[in-house]
Amino acid sequence: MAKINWFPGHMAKSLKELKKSISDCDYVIETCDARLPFSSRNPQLNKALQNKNYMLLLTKADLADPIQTVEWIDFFSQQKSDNLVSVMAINSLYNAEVNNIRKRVLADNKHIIERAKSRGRRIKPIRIMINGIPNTGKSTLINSLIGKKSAQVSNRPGVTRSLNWLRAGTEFELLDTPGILMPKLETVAEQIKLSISGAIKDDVLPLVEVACGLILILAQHYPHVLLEFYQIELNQDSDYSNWFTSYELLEKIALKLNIIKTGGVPDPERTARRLLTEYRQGKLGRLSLEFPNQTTIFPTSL
Ligand SMILES: Nc1nc2c(ncn2[C@@H]2O[C@H](COP(=O)(O)OP(=O)(O)O)[C@@H](O)[C@H]2O)c(=O)[nH]1
Ligand SMILES: [Mg+2]
Repeated sequence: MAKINWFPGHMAKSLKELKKSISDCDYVIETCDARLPFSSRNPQLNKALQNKNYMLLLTKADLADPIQTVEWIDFFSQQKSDNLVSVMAINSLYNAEVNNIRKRVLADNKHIIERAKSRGRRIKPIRIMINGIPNTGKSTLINSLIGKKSAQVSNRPGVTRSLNWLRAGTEFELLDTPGILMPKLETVAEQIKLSISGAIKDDVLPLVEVACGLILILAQHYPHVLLEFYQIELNQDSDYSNWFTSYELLEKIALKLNIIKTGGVPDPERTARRLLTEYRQGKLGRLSLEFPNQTTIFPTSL
């Protein structure tokens, strides 16, 4: 298995910072990627929230398979607990959807506003911590909520570092994740899916393997995409759950796209990059990488 070192020391530090600032918050929005809502969450986060009410927000829903997103919302809604109060999906780049989030946060915190009113106190902004692993759209969401570019947005994982509260109208104050919260990376499937989505930098895992992981998911869940975009017809009898068949498909795609090296042989690196770019830009359609009610068979080692 490829060695990924997330520095447990950093993780411990992040969780410590998180625990320190959680008492200042009324509410938490946990972001995860709608295309892989399971692997893009950090299981430690919930424990650190100390019973604060929180929303699980599936971001980048515009890139995910809408049918799967509905199923994921059902799946997590069934797990609702005292503190998981809302489960929603969003395209943060679209204002109308951000407004729905605003309304839901207000509804979830009505008790705070009403308590202040009933005691004749000034209504203070609701203090929200936005939390989630890198690249799940925290800064983008914050920018959309405050309506101007204040939070730093980047598609490089792990760019948000400093801790500062931002005002979003009179209603909210927002805090970007204190520290960097890494995803859990226990299995090859998790590592590959996080790499496909862009949550793990491209230089961490071998790009060809990452692309083969995408092909494996497409072959098992979206074979029509391989046919439609790359004219690859799958063989009913073949086993599409291993690196070997995925790599064969990658080579076929290379030949169809004429991505070849001198001598006419397929160029796997360039083909991998092309495939991943097209997937990440949504050019292959709205495709999820994880399915609440379907299994994907993945190799157990790289
Ligand atoms: N398509 C799409 N892209 C998004 C969405 N939210 C964020 N992004 C993109 O995802 C990348 C990471 O976003 P960012 O807000 O920096 O993530 P953070 O690391 O959690 O703060 C950026 O390139 C954003 O433009 C969304 O809802 N839809
Ligand atoms: Mg950020």
